[in-house]
Amino acid sequence: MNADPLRILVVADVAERHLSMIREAAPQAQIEQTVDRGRVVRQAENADVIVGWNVPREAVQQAKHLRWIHSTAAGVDQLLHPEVVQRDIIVTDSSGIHAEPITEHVLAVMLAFARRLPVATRNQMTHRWDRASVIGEELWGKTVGILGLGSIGREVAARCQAFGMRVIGTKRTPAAVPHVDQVLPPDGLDEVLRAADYLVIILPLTEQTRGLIGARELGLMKPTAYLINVARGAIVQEADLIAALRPGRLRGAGLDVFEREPLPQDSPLWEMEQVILTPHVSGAVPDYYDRALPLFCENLRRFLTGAPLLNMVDKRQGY
Ligand code: OXD
Repeated sequence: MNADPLRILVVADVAERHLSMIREAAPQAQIEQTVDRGRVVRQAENADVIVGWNVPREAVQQAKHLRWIHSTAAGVDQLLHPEVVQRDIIVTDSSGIHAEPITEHVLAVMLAFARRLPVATRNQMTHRWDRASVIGEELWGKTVGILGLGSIGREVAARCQAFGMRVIGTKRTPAAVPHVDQVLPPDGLDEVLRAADYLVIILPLTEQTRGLIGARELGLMKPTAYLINVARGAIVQEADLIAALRPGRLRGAGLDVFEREPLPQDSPLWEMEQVILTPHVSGAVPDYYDRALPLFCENLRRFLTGAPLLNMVDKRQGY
């Protein structure tokens, strides 16, 4: 390690107390913070470490001294630029802090569909007392198919089992997973698609998962099934999903992520009554950085003493 102070660039909207936490972990470090894209690119030039959700490619190209990027998100696809993969830059992520909010979001969407809450809300707005349109179903006895049984998928599995659901799912390295009745390898996807009443996508976006769910896969799903995506929009071929929702081929979709974000104003998804749409918030909570920064600070202490870092990303695998 050279004698110059470590230069840390924080590209997230953190509060002063979070910067104090970083100062406490690395008292000698020079810390700068900005979320302005132009300044991120300029200030990256001197940075040894960048911490934040998204790091623009131009910033990495400028950052000749960069040794480590810590993502405050769980997914890292938005910062795994070719330069990051090729150069000797360590990447760590924040997996593990999202399981509770994302699980509750998934359950909220499943229950809203099952109990017809979007219909009830529309009826309420027009003072319409219409029991028939709002009589719902139970999650009990239904099958949830979870694509991706990492820390979030396992939490979703536990809560779905508590609701009396049958839980199946895919995992890259299949092995028994608590609360999952059947774990399949990734090539068991078709089996999960055919069986699921609720398909929940919690995969990282990688070369293998980009566009994974297209017309063929949607065609295998039950017409009564719902698709819920809280991972990355590009895992689902959005035009195929829109087509599948239009003629009532698929019953509904709960979408927190989209191919393009913000979702373009002219997307048909905005108008679809069978869609519950949220703006990429399933993992967000008001105290987000109170959860994310301690992990970065723990890694910063380790980085300064040469100890192994937590949550290392395999840059070639993409997560
Ligand atoms: C994440 C997200 O990857 O919120 O953490 O999308």
